[in-house]
Amino acid sequence: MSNAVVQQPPTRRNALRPVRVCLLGSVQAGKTTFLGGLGILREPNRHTPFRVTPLDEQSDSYLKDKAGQLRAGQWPGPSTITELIRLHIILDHTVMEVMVLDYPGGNFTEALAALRESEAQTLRQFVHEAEVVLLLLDPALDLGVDGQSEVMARQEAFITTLAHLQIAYQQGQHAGPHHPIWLAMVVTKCDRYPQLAGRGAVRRLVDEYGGPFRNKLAEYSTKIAYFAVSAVGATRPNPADPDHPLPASQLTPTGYEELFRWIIRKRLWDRIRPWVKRGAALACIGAICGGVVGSVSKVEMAMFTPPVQRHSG
Ligand SMILES: Nc1nc2c(ncn2[C@@H]2O[C@H](COP(=O)(O)OP(=O)(O)OP(=O)(O)O)[C@@H](O)[C@H]2O)c(=O)[nH]1
Ligand SMILES: [Mg+2]
Repeated sequence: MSNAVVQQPPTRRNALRPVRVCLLGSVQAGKTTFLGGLGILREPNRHTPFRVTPLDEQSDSYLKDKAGQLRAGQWPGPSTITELIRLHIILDHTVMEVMVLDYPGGNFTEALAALRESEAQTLRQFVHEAEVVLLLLDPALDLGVDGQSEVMARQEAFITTLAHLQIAYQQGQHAGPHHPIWLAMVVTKCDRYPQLAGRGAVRRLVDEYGGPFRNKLAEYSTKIAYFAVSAVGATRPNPADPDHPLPASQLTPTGYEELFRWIIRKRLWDRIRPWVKRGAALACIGAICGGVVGSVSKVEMAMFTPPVQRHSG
């Protein structure tokens, strides 16, 4: 067994079960490279607050392989087999369990069917319990920023996938009220798009290019958040193919920390939400009672207070 595959000792708040994060994306959306970027961030010489731990041998070699390719200045290349990657990500003492189905072409549902039944069952169960779904979106292919024509078909595939997953929850043996999912629209390859810099830029891009798509996604989620990531941070020219630059020699994956911090805030919010609701309910009751008492006392006051004399002039 590789040294990298270690069971984490319990951290301060590890007694809680990890936040379950599911990652989806169409062909070429940048799924594999996104994970390669995580592999880069876990390198010991990086000033990052992340601890990324593969949960099995396969995930470990996957991560090393993809990070190694990026470090060698190459893209990982299209995925040719369906693989289930399982990671623990620890940030700010919070453990997140990330399960990703990395699949070649086709759609998520087909990829699910390509898995061994036990793996498919694991993934279905995981997706059922996932609190966070990250949708990786290529700005051009999925949002049409460069006027791509396949956009509609890809957006349709996303909606269909989410619908299938939701039907699967309801028909599965784990049927029951489903907890709210938080959905993040994660725009990849942001190093190529200067318009994605700055706060609120992704949301504006989605408003401009994918408003109706976002509104459809909103039917599956109580909350949608927007992020931009780049697995490499920058690229270098590719003399052999000028339209497809290669990963820069200095890799600086960007946007990951913000994304994973949002997930942590989500966990925190889920924990305090019941108390906030209870507090709000009590405050309402208090306000109503206070209002009734207040109006009674105003009436009583009016009865005992002599009328104010009007002074004119
Ligand atoms: N500039 C830039 N290009 C990227 C980045 N991530 C991915 N790409 C480009 O997008 C291509 C596809 O990325 P992949 O990670 O292979 O996408 P995928 O979703 O795994 O694709 P399939 O395995 O084919 O479904 C890469 O070959 C790169 O050309 C990034 O962060 N920056
Ligand atoms: Mg891939």
